[in-house]
Amino acid sequence: MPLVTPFQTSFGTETRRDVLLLRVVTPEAEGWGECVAMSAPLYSAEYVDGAADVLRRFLIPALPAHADAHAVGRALRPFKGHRMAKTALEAAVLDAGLRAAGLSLGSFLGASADRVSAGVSIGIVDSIPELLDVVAGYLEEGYVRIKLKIKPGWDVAPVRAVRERFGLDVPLQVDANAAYTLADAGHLARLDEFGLLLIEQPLADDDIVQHARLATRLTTPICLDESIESAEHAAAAISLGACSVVNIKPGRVGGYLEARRIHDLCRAHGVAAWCGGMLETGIGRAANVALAALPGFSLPGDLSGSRRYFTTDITPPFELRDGHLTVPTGPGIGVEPIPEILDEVTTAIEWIPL
Ligand code: SMG
Ligand code: MG
Repeated sequence: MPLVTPFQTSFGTETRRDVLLLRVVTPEAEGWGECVAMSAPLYSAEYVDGAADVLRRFLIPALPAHADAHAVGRALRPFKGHRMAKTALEAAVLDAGLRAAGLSLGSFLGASADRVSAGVSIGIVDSIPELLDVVAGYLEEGYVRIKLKIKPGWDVAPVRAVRERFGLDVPLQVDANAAYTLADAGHLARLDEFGLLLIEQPLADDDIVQHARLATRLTTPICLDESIESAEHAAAAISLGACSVVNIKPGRVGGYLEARRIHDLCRAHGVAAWCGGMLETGIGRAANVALAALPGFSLPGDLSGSRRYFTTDITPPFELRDGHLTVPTGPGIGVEPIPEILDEVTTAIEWIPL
């Protein structure tokens, strides 16, 4: 699915999403799950063809008959890694089970809100005037928080320009996708004067200890994304002082149940949390919006309207209302692909009987 605009991060540029969707069919109901792995292993080790392979060869065959989402987790635990693939499978099984039970994902997870505030993540662009136009457009649409992707050479100047043009009141944060090292601490401290909500994943994925060192050098709160692949990682990072905010992405941590565990942990420790995004279609977005409605999601997520990503989404589009997205209330994730639209973008289908 082509993106409406190329999305550049410190590790590369996405111009389309090659989406792997899982559809689980049981005698009672059907369920959908989206795999958020990108085409290439640049955000993390996973990539979409690898996810399809591990699902086909290992994960799906390991499922017990009549598995619920908890049983899926137990069955998949022996297989290391591949959390995005596992999440898609868990989500699809969970969706089918909840549809059969007539319960929404939000109610199942413990959502306490009927809408969630919408943030937008803005990629690296060619010039500061172009960036200011993009930010202005999103603020006009009602986004309540702006996130700027940064990398060495595109950090202090764009942040300063956005602050100068839009003022200190706009909730603003940055995401480096692991582009810096601890040697850059002095440079990153130059961001302190701009009153950012947080700096996301400044250092490498496996540098949790270094993030704790960096935290002593910055007043900008550190948020971890790539470093946190489980509740155990989150607990370690919090107790080391490596972050004071956590980006919770179900795909990165192996599922919605693990995402909820991290939410509970953050809440118990008074650590701020928000729901991350991976350029999802309406399928993954619906589930993320339900998750983000839990009470511990204290900051706006990377949850934007469908048209920020795709001209035509495969589900009825999510739309901003007064800076918020509405939590679906129907059974399961509450949305389904529109068959004709799904057909148009489908490049391959594979059925795997259990
Ligand atoms: O879904 O709105 C979205 C994108 C949010 O910036 C976003 N995601 O590191 O947080 C992140 C990135 C990962 C995806 S980059 C292709
Ligand atoms: Mg990130």
